[in-house]
Amino acid sequence: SINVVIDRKQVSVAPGSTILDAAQSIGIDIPTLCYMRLHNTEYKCQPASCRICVVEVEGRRNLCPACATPVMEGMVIKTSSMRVLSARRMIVELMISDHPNDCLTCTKSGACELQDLARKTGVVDIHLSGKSQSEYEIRENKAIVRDMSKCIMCRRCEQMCSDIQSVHALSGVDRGFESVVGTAFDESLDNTMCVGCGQCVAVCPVGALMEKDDTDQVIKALADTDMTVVFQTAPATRVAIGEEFGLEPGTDVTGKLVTSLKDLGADYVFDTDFAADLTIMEEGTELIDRLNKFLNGEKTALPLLTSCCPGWVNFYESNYPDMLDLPSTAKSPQGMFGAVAKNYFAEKLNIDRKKMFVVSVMPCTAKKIEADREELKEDGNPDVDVVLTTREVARLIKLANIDFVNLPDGDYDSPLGESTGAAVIFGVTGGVLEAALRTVYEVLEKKTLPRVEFEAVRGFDGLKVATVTIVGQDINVAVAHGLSNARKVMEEIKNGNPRNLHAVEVMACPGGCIGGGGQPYHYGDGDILKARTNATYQIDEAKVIRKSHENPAIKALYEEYYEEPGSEIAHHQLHTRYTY
Ligand code: HC1
Ligand code: SF4
Repeated sequence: SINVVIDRKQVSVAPGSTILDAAQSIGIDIPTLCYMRLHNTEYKCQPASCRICVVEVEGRRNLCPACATPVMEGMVIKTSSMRVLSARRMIVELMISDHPNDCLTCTKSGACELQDLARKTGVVDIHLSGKSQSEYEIRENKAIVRDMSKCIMCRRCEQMCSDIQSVHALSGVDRGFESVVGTAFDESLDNTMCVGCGQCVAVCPVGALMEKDDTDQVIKALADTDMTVVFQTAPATRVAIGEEFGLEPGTDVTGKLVTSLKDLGADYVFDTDFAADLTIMEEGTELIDRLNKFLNGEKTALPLLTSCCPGWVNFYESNYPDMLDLPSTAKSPQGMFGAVAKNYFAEKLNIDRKKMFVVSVMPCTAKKIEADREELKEDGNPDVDVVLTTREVARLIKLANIDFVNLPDGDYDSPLGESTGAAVIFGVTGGVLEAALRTVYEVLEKKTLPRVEFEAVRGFDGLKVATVTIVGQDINVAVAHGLSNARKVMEEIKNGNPRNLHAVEVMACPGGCIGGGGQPYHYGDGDILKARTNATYQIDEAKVIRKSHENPAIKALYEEYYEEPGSEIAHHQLHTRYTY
């Protein structure tokens, strides 16, 4: 190992470590901006372009960026000398001189790393004069707002979009004061290969990339006494939203979330998890049909691809238009919930669907795009009216002055609030496939699963492959999260499916929905993602019913309304189609 001294403290680290690694290992905080270490992996974004992490190394003439300078035996390092502070203040001043001063109205205020740095370095005045503040128009689509005048060129978004997602929608454009990370020809993201996953938003340190804030529409609907407002909450939101109120990552706040939505004025608070069970019934039936055909030697589309993640749907529609027979035609749980609410439930309440306002609470920015798909509307009226990300819901709760942490636990309303353990694990990578296997196994084998956990599809490996034996047949499955991993498996399938895969789950975001682009900021911190994952599996374990086909509310819904999975009415309301 290599021995160095940092701020008078001795530390030994492995060869190849940077000064930043060494400092972090003994709890010394060196500020960073462009640097990002993702999900506790070896993957690092370290363009060393922002220079905010500069430190003083004894014997060297220039200050060195801690994130990109390897340690050498005997180095003596000062991380906070006045020379260092002075350099950092100059850098912050330069950044602010080319940054709008609209902190008062910026949605990122309070979570902005530049604002934080200005405070940490004590910058209170901008002495620079001359040309400043590049002019860029604010561009937005259904999911994401880009205010490039706020871009500080850290390039973290570009790394996420290119290296992790393999989408390449963002790159450095222009020069000098005008230089930003943007789209080619400054096009709207809608005119790029962007899938709306929001992973760029999740790592933007400032307010240059933000989710489109739709809280205003929800406030108006809640204030309208003529409107029946129905909420649904996605699996992954309940183990993350507590972080916005200072709770530890991985705190399960399901009950508080329900109560807070009721206190906001919701008429009904239901659960996307209910619809996740419904998805398993429809998608599982489709998988069983395809497997049966395969076992009978008939021609069929394999592997079946899961289709609940809208970032992934956008990705295969634009990258693999010749393979659109593979994805399941089942709508996502969000989509199914909207259809059940605006058809079955509105009929039950005897109200016009236009008088019902469905709000989704989602960890995801791409869900905003999904809800706007024509296939998820009837005569122009959407099944889901507004999608709020976890962060937006937290904002709304704060606006309403609700003391979230001290709320009593509420219960979901009935009947669209009942769910099983299989549904909640939709929120983590591997969960959709595990939930499907629990049902497909029991239906095909006609016997009880000895153990409901499928460990082989759990964990953070980018691509997980497993074989499960059902009715004496080897069923090969794969799970990918992060779209660069999805691309690998899709290229394999395109080239003849050498692993003979029968089912593939993809979630666009690393970790699955718990790491979604609309979740409380985690900046790639793998410990936070793990805590949310563990909490999700704990909710599953604590459930009495852990298989979708055993959900009594789902059984009742089929008896009363949808007849059986794959029926004509189920097809009409619960399935969709894909287009290029
Ligand atoms: Fe997801 Fe899904 S799991 S896609 O990650 O299939 O967004 O949480 O709600 O629809 O259920 C997201 C999460 C979510 C859907 C479900
Ligand atoms: Fe890239 Fe996803 Fe951001 Fe689109 S939303 S620009 S795909 S990271």
